[in-house]
Amino acid sequence: MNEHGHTEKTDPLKDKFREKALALATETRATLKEFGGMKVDEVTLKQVFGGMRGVKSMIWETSQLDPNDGIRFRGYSIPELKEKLPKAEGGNEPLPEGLFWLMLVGEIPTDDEVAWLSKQWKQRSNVPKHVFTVLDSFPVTAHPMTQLSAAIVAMGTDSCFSRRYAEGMSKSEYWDPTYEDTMNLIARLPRVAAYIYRRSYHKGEHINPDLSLDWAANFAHMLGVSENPDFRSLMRLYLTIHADHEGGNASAHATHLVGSTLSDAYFSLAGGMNALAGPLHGLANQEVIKWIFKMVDALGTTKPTKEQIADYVNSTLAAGKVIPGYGHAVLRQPDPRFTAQKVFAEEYIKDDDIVNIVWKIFDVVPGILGGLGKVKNPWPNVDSHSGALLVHYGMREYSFYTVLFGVSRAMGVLAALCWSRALGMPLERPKSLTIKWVNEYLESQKTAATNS
Ligand code: HAX
Repeated sequence: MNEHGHTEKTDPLKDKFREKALALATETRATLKEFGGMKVDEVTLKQVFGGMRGVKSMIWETSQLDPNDGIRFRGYSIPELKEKLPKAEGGNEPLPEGLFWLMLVGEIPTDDEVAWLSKQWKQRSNVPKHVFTVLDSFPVTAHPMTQLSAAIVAMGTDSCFSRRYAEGMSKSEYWDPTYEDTMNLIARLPRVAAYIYRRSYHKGEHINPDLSLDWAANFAHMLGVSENPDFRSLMRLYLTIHADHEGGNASAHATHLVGSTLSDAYFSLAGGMNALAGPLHGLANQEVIKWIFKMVDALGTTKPTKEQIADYVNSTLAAGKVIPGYGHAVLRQPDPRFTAQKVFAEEYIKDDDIVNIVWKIFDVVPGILGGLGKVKNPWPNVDSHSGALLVHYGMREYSFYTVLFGVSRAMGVLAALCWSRALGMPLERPKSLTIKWVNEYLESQKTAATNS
């Protein structure tokens, strides 16, 4: 075993990353030297007060979001990824390992490269004992995201970056231990997440990993939710499509912000997970199914009509609440991640009451939200569909859903952290204003306009 906790000396992914990162870092320095003063955006007062919507202010290499076309990972849409990324033998869904490779180095990997990465993550998957002790100290009723965040920080005792920094490493080397931490963290997260699931909902009856399986299938196996092989296929798709959504979303941005202080990958990812745990972001996936279960209870049927659903939606809005799973800060069309899950259900599930409700909600909600006149995107986002698929395979414990999202999201935000280190991204530090400053500025602009 080497100093990074894995056994192989050669690492083709790291070699590829080093080569690409050095080239892009050189190119970026030259671009900034020549064009550093060029304007790419202007900021309005509405954006200053409005959560910085749309302000172009960070670099994120792993994916980019278009309001209408949705997410593209290194230029590839989700349908393209489903076609091009390597699959498990006999499976139809992409392997998340392939997406991680693509996000990190910008190339669709071969089957052999994905097999290598799967093996790497198995070799690195051993979770330090004290992490389980930390988890066991929580009441089983603690929210799974609370447990996940704590476990990630606890795993940081193994941080290669922190150790190398303390020893005194050159800035040019920062990306290297960040890559090692990234690989170790992603390798270990499924075990940690499955441990949280089993201790919270299955009396602590844990299931040992099966190292013959790929990363997602092994996770599905350790969760112990279903023997149906389609659940493994769902996990492969689920963990692929939730991985990244460019850099400005709260979990990605939080990871980047924390990482910009040279906190290690563990602190950075925990920051991202803490952001994911909010109901306007990743927690929306549990809120959706909770809301659907309440609707079924209130209406007394698992086969509500569209009219009944519309009434329920209107009562939710009248109570001053949002419709979970609908709306987005950037998207202005149905989320392709919603569509990918719908396609999965059409292919694998076909007829299921909760899935049918999700589809009826899709027929009803955009019209109602659009009619309010203030909602910029009345369409479903990723979280509106995922719960129904999980319930179908027997995972009804919706408080756990955001952990699944988090395990996937780790791949995108950590691949991006490797790039931030390789490109020497500085401490993030935007300028804040007081409302007094804003009022004085507006006054001075008015005076200048009157005098001109
Ligand atoms: N139901 C009811 N009202 C909604 C709404 C929804 N689903 N989506 C937006 N609105 C309201 C907003 O609350 C806001 O109302 P006020 O002016 O009264 O405050 C108004 O419409 C304008 O909001 P917006 O500009 O369209 O949306 P934002 O960019 O401010 O917010 C959100 C985007 C995703 C937070 C928002 O659409 C929302 O709250 N959706 C429901 C929660 C949800 O599904 N979150 C998950 C989003 C995807 C994600 O991150 N997944 O992890």
